[in-house]
Amino acid sequence: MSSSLFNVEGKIALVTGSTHGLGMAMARGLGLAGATIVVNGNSSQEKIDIAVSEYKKEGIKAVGYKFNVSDEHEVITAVKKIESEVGNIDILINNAGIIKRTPLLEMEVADFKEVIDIDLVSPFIVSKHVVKGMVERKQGKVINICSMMSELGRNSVGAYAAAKGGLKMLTQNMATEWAKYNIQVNGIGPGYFATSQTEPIRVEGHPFNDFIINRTPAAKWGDPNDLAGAAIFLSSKASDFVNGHVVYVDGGILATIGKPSNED
Ligand code: GCO
Repeated sequence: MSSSLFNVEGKIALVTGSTHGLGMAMARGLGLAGATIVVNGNSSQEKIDIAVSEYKKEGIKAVGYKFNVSDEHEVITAVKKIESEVGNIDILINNAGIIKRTPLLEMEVADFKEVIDIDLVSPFIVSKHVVKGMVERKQGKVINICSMMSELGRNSVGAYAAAKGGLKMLTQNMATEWAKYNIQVNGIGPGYFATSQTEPIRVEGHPFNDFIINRTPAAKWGDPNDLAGAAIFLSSKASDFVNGHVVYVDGGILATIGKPSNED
């Protein structure tokens, strides 16, 4: 019984922004569990091809599609192409995102809007066009990649926090509107992970690096592979009655007010 609960064998998962980082780690987890991965990126076809070959080296069934998640026309075209060339999308992980670390008073409006556009509006665009098929089939899984900033503010990431806070509420609203079609919409909220996105604030001796080690009860940066379990759970039968929740994979950050730096 338990083996079928978490079974994603043969499922098709579109993971936006899955050529690297957390998106790749979650997609890899699903792929190693038997799902076919539709790899997405928007930087270059070469990056997508390299990523697809990395998935395939581990025996994962993977196909790459380059499209801009913030361009509705590109999304409509890509979803049609994927559904005709690969098959119906069973699992959608809205992972693609950007961050701009600038204090609000110094941030250009255009930069603020770009972060909202990619981190909040794009999950709406992609979900809107993928979920249409899920509604017809009366089943599907949508996972929005939220953040600690869905719950907490932090200096210099105001636009990102606004987007990720909004994404948490969008997750709840998607769950509200689509649960009746047997579509479960939830979120994953990563804590602080060792990726290229956090590299600038993770270097040895950087004050933020020391802060995070102290602020995280697990006293370390997360390994992206630690997200695979939550991705499999929210993509499988095991979560068929879970709707609108964000599973935080954060080493305990949200569980605590923190501790003085000189305390063990
Ligand atoms: C930052 C970090 C965070 C993390 C993650 C936390 O600058 O604070 O980049 O945004 O990447 O989103 O959940």
